[in-house]
Amino acid sequence: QVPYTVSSKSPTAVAINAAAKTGEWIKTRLGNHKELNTKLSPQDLVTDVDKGAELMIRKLILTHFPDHEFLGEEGIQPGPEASAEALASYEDAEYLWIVDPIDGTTNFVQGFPGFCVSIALAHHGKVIVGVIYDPVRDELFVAEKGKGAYMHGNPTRVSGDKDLASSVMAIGFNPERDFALPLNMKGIEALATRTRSLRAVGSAALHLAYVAAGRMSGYYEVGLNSWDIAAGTLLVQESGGKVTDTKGNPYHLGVRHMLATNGLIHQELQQVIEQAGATGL
Ligand code: 2AM
Ligand code: CA
Ligand code: CA
Ligand code: CA
Repeated sequence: QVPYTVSSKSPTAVAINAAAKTGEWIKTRLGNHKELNTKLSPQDLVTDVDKGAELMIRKLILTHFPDHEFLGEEGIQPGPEASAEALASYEDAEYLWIVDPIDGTTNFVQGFPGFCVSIALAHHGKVIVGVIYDPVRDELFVAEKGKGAYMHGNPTRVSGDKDLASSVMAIGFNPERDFALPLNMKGIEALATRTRSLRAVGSAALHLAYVAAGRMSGYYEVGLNSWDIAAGTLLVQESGGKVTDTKGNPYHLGVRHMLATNGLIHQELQQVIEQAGATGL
């Protein structure tokens, strides 16, 4: 059982405490962020709360693990090139924390539920801890490599849906208009007629947590970043599901175009995305 606030100094305990504490603070700032800026496009938002939350998490983690590396969304320049460069610069890191302080900033800004803190720890490039905390719904998801995944201490398990026709799937409207959005629209069009229904919560990390918890059976999106999905992929895997790139190759930290499923619908999903010309690869 994973307790809520943990006194141990294990990386998992430190990640849980950082996510819970920062999430609570983010919730107190809901509806009263001070700065609202755009990054590369008018759809790409950032607030003082995103930046403050990242600094808080960084401090809470590095106090315990001063020799670990830290990659956070708000600590680097926006855009896929800068993300890839940052990730490559940590290639040789023994321990690397990968953090999205608010995944779902648009929802946060609108006062709409559907945002979370996402914290992952990678050891030599493999994710070993994943923590996702949704402060509005007070849902805490925790995964440890080889030890399972939990929501508030209860094991999570992917759904048993055997085909797309009986599956509710997550999709995303990635705001990057030149490359990602047209591909996602193609994939969404193909999936809309083949699935039971589609949902776009607006947070990649929550989509993965929901696949892990069996609330949805799969997730497809092109144009993601390591901090959106690192924690969530471990949740899905440790809940019995499967995560690959859109071609079906195994997940690694550099994957930006992803499929995450209960395992049972993975091949069917991959074929539909492939046939739709929506892999981005
Ligand atoms: P964010 O809220 O941390 O920015 C919504 O479809 C998902 O897309 C969220 O996980 C959101 O993360 C992410 N997102 C927002 N802007 C993006 C961008 N310019 N490129 C890639 N992903 C983005
Ligand atoms: Ca962002
Ligand atoms: Ca994000
Ligand atoms: Ca973010």
